[in-house]
Amino acid sequence: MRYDCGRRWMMSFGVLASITTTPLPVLAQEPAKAPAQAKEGTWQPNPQLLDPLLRRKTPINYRESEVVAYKLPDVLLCEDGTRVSSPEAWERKRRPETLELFRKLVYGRTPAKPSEVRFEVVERDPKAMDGQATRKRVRITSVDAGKSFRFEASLLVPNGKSGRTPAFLLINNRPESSADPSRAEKAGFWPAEEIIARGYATAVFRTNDVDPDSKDEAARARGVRGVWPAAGGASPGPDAWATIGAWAWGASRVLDYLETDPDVDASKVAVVGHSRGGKTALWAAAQDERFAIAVSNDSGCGGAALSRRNFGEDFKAINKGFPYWFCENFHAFDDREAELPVDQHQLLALIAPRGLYVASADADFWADQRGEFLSLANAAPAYAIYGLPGFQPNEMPPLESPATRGKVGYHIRTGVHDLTPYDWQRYMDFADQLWGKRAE
Ligand code: GTR
Repeated sequence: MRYDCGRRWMMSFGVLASITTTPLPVLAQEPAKAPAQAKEGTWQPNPQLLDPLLRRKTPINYRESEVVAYKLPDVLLCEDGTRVSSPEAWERKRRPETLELFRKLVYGRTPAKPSEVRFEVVERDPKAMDGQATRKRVRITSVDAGKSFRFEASLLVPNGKSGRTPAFLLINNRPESSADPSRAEKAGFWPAEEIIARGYATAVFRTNDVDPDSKDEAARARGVRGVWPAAGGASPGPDAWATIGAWAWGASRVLDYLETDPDVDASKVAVVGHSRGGKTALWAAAQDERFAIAVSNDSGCGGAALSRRNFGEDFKAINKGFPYWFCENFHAFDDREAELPVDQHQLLALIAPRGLYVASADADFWADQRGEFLSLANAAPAYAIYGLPGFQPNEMPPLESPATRGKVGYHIRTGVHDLTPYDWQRYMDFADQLWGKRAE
């Protein structure tokens, strides 16, 4: 994604002028003790949901009053002390530097695109969903350095449309029944009928098919990292890719297929993930600029949520529970979140100037709802570079009041850690806004 920065700056001068009159995300500049009481009209935790957690004996912090003062790394400040102020300098200097920190210290290094990726439509049903959609089951075979890896994805495209259709790609981290392409089982996790009814195509693949989500090393060896354990054929070091990186790689291979499908507009693909799948959606879109929108649903620690805010799941808990999700270097930061040179607002910043939607659930304190929103707000400087607006940290929307600012959106809904039809409808509203409502 390249811009003629001079022209772009001129075009966006009006928007920028209005942004820069109010100070940009304050947390990026000054240490801030999180307010015990946020501004009226913004989201507040429901005491009925929070109090039981506060009564629990746990090393995890759920008290806003005990969030330590923290200073976030500055999105635009380069390691050499200079600050970028144009899309060109962001893309040439600070963006790659930021990406490198996430590769080296958080998710590990993803191997380059395989030298060959082959696709085979192994099943095609033109009368899926009572004739509303065409379903394709696709075998994706990646070949590189004399080795190969194969997994499957499925695609549903609405029937009776002319031209190419924008698509939502779901990274399914749950059992097949949560996102069943045959539609024998229907679950709110992937309301495919609703997506088709709104005129979008939708694709899905299972994380387990790419890299088994298991503590058992032998099981994981059956995944893509068993074939290519590290980028460039090296033996795996502390920055070798880990499971989240492998899942993100899978999302990119599905996008490779979508680029070849005549029914899909591959320039308009939103990658959607819930929880561990949400962490993956963000990392996939950060690395692969072909994704036009990234959607993080309840992604929490190592996803959208700020790590320096010690609220909900922390590095120690996540690395203990899932020691194979992040690269080995990341484990050195257990209990040392503030020493990691990046925080998650910078992962979100890597998605600028593309579409980015973050969503939370009010019972999901483990994922730190406020931390997810503050991360989005603090990614604003990267959007501002492109003349695009963002959220201010004090603008967290109240329950079920979705809000957008230019290319970024946020909502918090009632309920537990899950991906629901309510969430999907908001993601489609957002895509309608960004891509222009599709004529039926
Ligand atoms: C939890 C994990 C979270 C989140 C979640 C999920 O157990 O601690 O980071 O990823 O699983 O994927 O549902």
